[in-house]
Amino acid sequence: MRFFVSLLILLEFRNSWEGCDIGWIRHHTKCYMFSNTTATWAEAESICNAFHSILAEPRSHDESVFLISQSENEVGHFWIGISDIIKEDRWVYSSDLQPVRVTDFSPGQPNEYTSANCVALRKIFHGYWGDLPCSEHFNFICERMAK
Ligand SMILES: [Ca+2]
Repeated sequence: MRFFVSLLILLEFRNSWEGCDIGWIRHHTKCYMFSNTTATWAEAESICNAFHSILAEPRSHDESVFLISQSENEVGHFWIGISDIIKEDRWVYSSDLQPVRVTDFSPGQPNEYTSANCVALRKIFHGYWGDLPCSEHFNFICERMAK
């Protein structure tokens, strides 16, 4: 019995990275990469695509909270794949243009109307979201499915 408990604990630990390439962090079915470099929102999407991934799109409260807490361990602000570029205050995921299922804007955000149409996890908001001009250079989070 004790052996099986140990085995389960070991398997659980292995799941924290198994199925993801080096430099990517696993959470449930996805792998995430927190970039060390900065880019505009559109450049960030292109870079993620170059690595067979997309800008992170939190689809649940659990996933959003994971990204927020991870970003707290990193330096910088992080673009994610949510914008209201197409229609003001209609926040959609980049990959399928569906309305966001979860919003974790910091209190008072979004507040810049048409001058800020992209979402970043902001250090000053402890990782919660702010709306920012898409042309700003920030770090970014890519996601892809775990193998
Ligand atoms: Ca806007």
